[in-house]
Amino acid sequence: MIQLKNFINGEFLNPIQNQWLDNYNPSNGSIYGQLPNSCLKDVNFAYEAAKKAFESWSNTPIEKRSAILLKIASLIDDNLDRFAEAESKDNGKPISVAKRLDVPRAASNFRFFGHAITQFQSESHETKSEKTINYTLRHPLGVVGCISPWNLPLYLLTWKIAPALAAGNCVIAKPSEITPYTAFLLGEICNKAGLPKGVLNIIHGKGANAGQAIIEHVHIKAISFTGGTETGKIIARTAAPMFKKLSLELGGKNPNIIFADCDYEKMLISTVKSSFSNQGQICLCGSRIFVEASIFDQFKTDFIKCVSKLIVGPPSNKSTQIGALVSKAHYEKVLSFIDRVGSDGSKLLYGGKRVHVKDHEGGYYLTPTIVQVESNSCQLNQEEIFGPVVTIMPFESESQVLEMANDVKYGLSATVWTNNLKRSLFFSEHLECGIVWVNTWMQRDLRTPFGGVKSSGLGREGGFEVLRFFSETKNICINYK
Ligand code: TXE
Repeated sequence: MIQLKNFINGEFLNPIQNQWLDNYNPSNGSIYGQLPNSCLKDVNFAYEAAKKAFESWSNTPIEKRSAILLKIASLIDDNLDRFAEAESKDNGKPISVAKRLDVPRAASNFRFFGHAITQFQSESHETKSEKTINYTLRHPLGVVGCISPWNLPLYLLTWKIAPALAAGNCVIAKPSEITPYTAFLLGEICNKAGLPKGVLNIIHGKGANAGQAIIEHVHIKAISFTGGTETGKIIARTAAPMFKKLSLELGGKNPNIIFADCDYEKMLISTVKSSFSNQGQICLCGSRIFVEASIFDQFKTDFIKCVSKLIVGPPSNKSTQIGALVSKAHYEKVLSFIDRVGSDGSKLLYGGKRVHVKDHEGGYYLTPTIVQVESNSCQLNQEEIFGPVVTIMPFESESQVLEMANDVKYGLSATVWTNNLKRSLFFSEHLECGIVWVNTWMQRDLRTPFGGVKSSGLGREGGFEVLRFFSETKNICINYK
């Protein structure tokens, strides 16, 4: 049994009330360890450590902060296998995916913000006629909270921690209780890299206890959260009366719009990925596929053929492309959506079945699933399933597909496949979301703003946007007449 601990003030500690949660391996449904079920007392203890560390960390020269972040990045690289195995064990994703995507990206997050902070600027404005100079100071906020989900555990945790630390804040982080293992390993790495005690504190436990204690804490100045939209609402409700800064990256139900004039082969390969990568458990997955009517039948045949070749299997197998879903509860949630297929004119085209994997009988495996829907207003097109389930539907005109793409409460990302430049510009402007990909999917440049509109969230992560989020701005006006 692997027993994880909280990481507070540079030390690995048991939860104060000695309460523990079981940690499951979704590839076979077994319990393989325990994690702290932390409470308010643990959060308060971590806060005291973070508060104490703040004075020194916020005054540490930027070059030194940067060097520590770069060191953390290279130590993550050095421990690629260990991190990838832990991530896969917790989450059910193929180890190959964790090695190729999750862990390198966690290292990149630290590397990127280690460099970015050295280039972070503030503005000054001179008004000669009035003989004034305004200049802006950007100071770290103090102690901030970073709460992250289970789908890309280390990747998304570090996407928040790295900029918060780079900007000079001290952090209390809470990874998902479903996937805590890599966050635990990160503590060890931070000590090795020389991150001073108390600058980063990692508390494990349930959202309703440890998470809620972080968002309710009066002196925690900002919350950066990625997770479900319903949780986002609770966080917004709790934090607003305290005027905390909030960054919320929530759910998505992203359209993938395919025009007949696209580069067909490229689109097909990418659409398989945007539908089923990470078992469809990425907020950026293109879960609503709209195909121009003239190529709909051809697309349907080719898409089913490609998807039927995807290998579902244990995360440890090199050949596995679709691993296990993250938990029993989530597996059942996804299956409940599949049970509804047929009730509203929708038709199961492929998949939708539990997969029994030899020697992994208790695991949460599912065939990638394609459903043809009749209307964009059906539940399958309106609710976030967050699993290996996509819908497809034909469209006749630009105006019809634009209306359907936008007719959903979410607005995170969209993909458009076309070789018509005017059309791509038009759609990029009118799609209601924070990120548009044209003729590609999930190509990420960490300098760019990342986030959604409507029920997909509030604020932007990435680049200088997030460094501004993790800073307080003060303007000074000097009259030199
Ligand atoms: O996420 P939660 P869940 C979507 C997806 C999924 C649904 C629910 O549709 O099916 O959300 O997933 C912490 N105060 N996404 O329930 O609960 C929690 O402990 C403070 C999309 O697993 O939102 C965890 O650390 N914190 C998403 C984090 O919030 C609280 C990725 C996220 O968990 C809390 C994951 C509270 N009251 C799910 N309650 C994306 N946008 O990528 C929970 N938490």
